[in-house]
Amino acid sequence: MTMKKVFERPACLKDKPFRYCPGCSHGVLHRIVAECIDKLDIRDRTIGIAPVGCAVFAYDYFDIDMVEVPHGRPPAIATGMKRSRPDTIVFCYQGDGDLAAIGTAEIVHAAARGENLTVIFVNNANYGMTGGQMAPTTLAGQKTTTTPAGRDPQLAGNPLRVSEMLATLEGPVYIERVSLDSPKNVITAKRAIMKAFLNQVDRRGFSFVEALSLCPTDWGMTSLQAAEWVRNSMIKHYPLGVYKDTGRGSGVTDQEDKDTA
Ligand SMILES: Cc1ncc(C[n+]2csc(CCOP(=O)(O)OP(=O)(O)O)c2C)c(N)n1
Ligand code: SF4
Repeated sequence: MTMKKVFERPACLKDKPFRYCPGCSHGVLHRIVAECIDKLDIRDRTIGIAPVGCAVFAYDYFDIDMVEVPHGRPPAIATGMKRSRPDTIVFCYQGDGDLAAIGTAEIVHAAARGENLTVIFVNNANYGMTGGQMAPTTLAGQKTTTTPAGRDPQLAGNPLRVSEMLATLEGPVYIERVSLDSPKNVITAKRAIMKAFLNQVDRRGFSFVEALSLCPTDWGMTSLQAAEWVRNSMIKHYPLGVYKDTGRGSGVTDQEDKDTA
């Protein structure tokens, strides 16, 4: 009997095991990003920017051109790369420490300028790599290693809602918040990431997908408890949905552009 292959590794992921903790969302997110790049057939002209954070080794997993940049700076570096080589597809993959703390200025200004980029924002409500410290996205009352009694907004401020904040700017064309807590939500997340890449291929401008992500290790939970916590606590503060969508542009792709040139 011949066996039919029904599930395989995306071509643009290397044949390497992820070194993420069990139940971590980074692996799932890498996979759906890779599937979108394969599907759009843009692998040979895509450049990914690996963050400083647990996904620092993203360049070791994606079989595409990747660069590693200083903490928080992906949107600035991406701007330079994309402007000098507009035919490339550039995506930033950033955690909440990277994007919403040290890199707040870079993301706000890249969005305000409407750079033709795809940004994937991994919101796991803490600094994962360095041991679970409070991030700007940590919920009020959430215990972290730097807020052992729970985040006190009087003392440590209120959590930033980055998607809502960026949606007030004129620059972005598409902003959506998704969650990686369930298979159904992962499918929705993939659709959003696909759209964020397609917008760039169509030269439409700045697209941003925030993914609520599980960090069971630093939350001190099992994977199932972590998924429950995303559903019962994170989504309440960070509602899922489309925050901005200016609709499709011309629909002219780079290739069609070249064909008609
Ligand atoms: C300029 C600079 N400041 C601080 C650090 C230390 N550092 C490394 S990773 C990190 C936070 C990572 O958290 P996040 O971006 O949320 O990603 P995660 O690990 O949760 O995926 C920090 C503060 C650094 N590497 N470089
Ligand atoms: S510490 Fe958290 S974000 Fe980092 S690999 Fe482990 S589960 Fe994932």
